[in-house]
Amino acid sequence: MAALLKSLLAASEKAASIAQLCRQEEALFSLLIEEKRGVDKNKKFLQDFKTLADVLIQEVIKHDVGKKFPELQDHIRGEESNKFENGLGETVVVQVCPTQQETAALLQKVLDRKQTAAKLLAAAIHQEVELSDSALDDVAVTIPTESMAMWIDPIDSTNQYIRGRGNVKPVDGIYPSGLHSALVLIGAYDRHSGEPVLGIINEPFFKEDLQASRWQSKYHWGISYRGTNISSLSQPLLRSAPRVVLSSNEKVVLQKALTPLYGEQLCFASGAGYKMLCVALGLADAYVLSEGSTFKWDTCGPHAILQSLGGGIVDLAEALKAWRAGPHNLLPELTYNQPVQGALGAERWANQGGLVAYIYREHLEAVMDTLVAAVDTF
Ligand code: 2IP
Ligand code: CA
Repeated sequence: MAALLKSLLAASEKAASIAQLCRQEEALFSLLIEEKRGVDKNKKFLQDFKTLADVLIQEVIKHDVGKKFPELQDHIRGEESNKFENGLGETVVVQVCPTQQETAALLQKVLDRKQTAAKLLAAAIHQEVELSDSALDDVAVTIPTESMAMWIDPIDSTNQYIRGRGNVKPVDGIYPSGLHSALVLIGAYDRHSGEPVLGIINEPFFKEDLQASRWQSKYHWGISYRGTNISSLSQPLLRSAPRVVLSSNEKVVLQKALTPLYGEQLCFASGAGYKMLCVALGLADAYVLSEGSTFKWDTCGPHAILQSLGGGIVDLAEALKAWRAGPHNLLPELTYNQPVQGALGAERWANQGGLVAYIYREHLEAVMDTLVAAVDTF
């Protein structure tokens, strides 16, 4: 297992360096945005951007992990399709080629023949990433990779990534918006049960080194498999005055319904992955989302980390039904192997019923009690 974990962490570090590189080169970055159309469009935004960085990162992870674990190759999926359209209207299938030169040649087509940019990216894609993290050598869980599959979100919070504000100030440790909420999310789940097993969250824009004028990344990981739970994070303390984090677009009716529980403690942040990270870090106690605007690739990795810390993510609509049927009933956790029946495109993999991400069962139950009590308004 340590081998799979190391390989995924190395892929996440490479992903982070590509995300940083694409932001550093402003001229390059402006070439990379493309509007999502049709069934691949996230219904939540009028304009949603797909970046070449997104596609590249997804392909790099697939390539690097698939090379070491061929049994996983056909079971690594992500948000993006690897067909990319350049300014000349040509469609290019973006993939990692056997050599750096071949990858650079392919990228040149996507980048409207811009040689320097293509070379820079190809070098980042083919770099060797060495992890110097001795804690990883002690990870001794055996997980059969033949029965695993993976969800990747190459860059979550694409909107904030594109806007690129690096100087947003945190409020009680939580960044309401900006580059800090752009994350690389990688999750492995059991193909048969659909349960999350291993998760990685990489923060490409964790800290700015002003002298070197470049960003430093940071990764977090968690494994939760058959009763064994290990994580790079420690379980946060159970806070007496809990905080809930919400999307800044969350319905006012849900915000109002939660007021009796959290009062002044409501806070808002961009990025679904980032809000789950806030819960894992103990900066918030719950992330509640009333809509189906997250997808399996957003939640799989963070879910495994939360589970490794004793928490999880439930389907909000299903959990409310269960709670109304009988208090303290088992609340259904999200699973990752079944598409939504009858849905098309990205919607097939939506977490349709909304969600609650938590560490402590007490907080999850408090959210349930409060929302069920507010039944007239919510
Ligand atoms: C998005 C992103 C958004 C989030 C949305 C996700 O993924 O994380 O920020 O909305 O649910 O699907 P919000 O910020 O309101 O929580 P992506 O950026 O990868 O499309
Ligand atoms: Ca996402």
